Amino acid sequence: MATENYSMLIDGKWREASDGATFASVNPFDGNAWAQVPAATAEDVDDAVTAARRAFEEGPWSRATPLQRATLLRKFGDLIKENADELARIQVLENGKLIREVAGQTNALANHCYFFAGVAESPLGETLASSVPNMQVFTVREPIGVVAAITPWNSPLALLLWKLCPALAAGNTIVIKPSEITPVSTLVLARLVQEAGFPDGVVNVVTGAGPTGAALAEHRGVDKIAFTGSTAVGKRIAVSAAERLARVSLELGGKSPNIVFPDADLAGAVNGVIAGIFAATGQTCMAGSRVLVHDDIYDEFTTALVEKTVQIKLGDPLDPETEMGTVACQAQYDKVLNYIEVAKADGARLVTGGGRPDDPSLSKGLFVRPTVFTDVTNDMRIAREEVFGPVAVVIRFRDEDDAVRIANDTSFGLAAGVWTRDVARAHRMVRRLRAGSVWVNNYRKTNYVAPFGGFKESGIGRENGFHAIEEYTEVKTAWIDTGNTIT
Ligand code: TXE
Repeated sequence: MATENYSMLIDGKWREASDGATFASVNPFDGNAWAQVPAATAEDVDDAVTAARRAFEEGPWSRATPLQRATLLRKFGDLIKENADELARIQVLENGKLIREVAGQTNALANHCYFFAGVAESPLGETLASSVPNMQVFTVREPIGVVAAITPWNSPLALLLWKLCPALAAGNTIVIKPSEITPVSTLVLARLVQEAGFPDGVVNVVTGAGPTGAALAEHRGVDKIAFTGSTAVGKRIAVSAAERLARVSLELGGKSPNIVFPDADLAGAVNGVIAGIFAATGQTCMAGSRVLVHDDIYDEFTTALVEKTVQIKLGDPLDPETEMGTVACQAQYDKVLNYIEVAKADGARLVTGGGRPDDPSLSKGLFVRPTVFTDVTNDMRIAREEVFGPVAVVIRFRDEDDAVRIANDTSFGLAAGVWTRDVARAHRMVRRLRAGSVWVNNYRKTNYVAPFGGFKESGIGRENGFHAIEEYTEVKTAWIDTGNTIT
């Protein structure tokens, strides 16, 4: 298979790295290095930030009317729809996620563009009833300036659009640094940015590994950093941003509880637990990786969970029949296998999975069998640290208070699931769980209208919905002495 070559987008031009260096994107299903992309230098990052700064300061973009911004966002959405199949296929080649999941997710990204086109045209200020005589007091929301979007590999385009759409709707300019594992999909998306007609310098993409991200995050020309990735890197970004008080939004890891009460529809709960942890091969920040099961149904539920788990069909992620794909890259694969050993050493009981599948047709791929551990206690490392792989741990609880205590006993707070038929309990649990999203009798749902983000070490800020626009705007208060008494 021939290698495909891609360039970066800086100030409306397609460019190589200033020193000509490149790196490969490797397909985790067959190990093929199918694409080469530029490894941006600090000089390239500086060029991209300078272009974004100029486009912001001089540009037409920050002064464009809401209708102009909305029109381009709608056109961009239309182009994403037209090219959704190709954008989905590339993401599968990059990270081994299932085409049947990525196809729908990519097509739906157009709706993000349409929603934020509407937000660009919505009233975002307020008229205030101040107690000071003669004053007309009102607020306006203005763009922050140059945004750096640093994105991960698990849902490269969705997690980018969550940042790009509100940033553009508010009138910011942006420099994007996609993950080194999945750079190509973002570069192909950038072609659509060009085709839609965004002015030069409004959207720039630099490709490279962690040091490229660090050069971008630490650049003094960047006013706001929007990051999705590991908690460790997120904390580092927050520290460096604090030195110049750059704005930061962080969407980080999780160890989310998925809690099954005895009054739940057990078949539905088993399916929800399976989807919660094994979708995307467990590589989602919101994975329901701690399965909390009530004492009374523990054995029945665990048996049903394992029966379903062993039936999950591993295979080519581009085959629509496949139910679970690969882990995205070698480093992540090694991390998952290491955690399986840690869990065993800590006394968790491995009931299914635990390593590579035997099937020789899968031998080239980074496959890990869907894995379930029981007899897990919440103090074990496997219950406290994010694995980001297809590993469910089942923890027993006695009653509702016990479930809440265990669920909240974590440094994370991204999401939680609750399975119950008791409406009163459902409402109580929503209030008692310390997490940014709580799903009752469903799991892993997101939508462009619904704010998403974390409590505690799962992050800062919210993406999606009207809340997202707050992350990309400054509030300005105007005081106008009218010379008249206004009541
Ligand atoms: O993350 P990194 P990795 C978690 C998950 C996973 C672990 C490691 O547990 O196993 O993180 O994954 C860029 N300054 N999540 O190594 O390193 C990097 O190039 C600025 C959860 O991929 O955080 C990439 O673009 N940027 C998660 C992005 O940060 C830096 C999604 C994320 O990479 C940088 C992914 C630096 N010093 C991983 N170092 C989620 N919340 O969904 C790296 N980067």
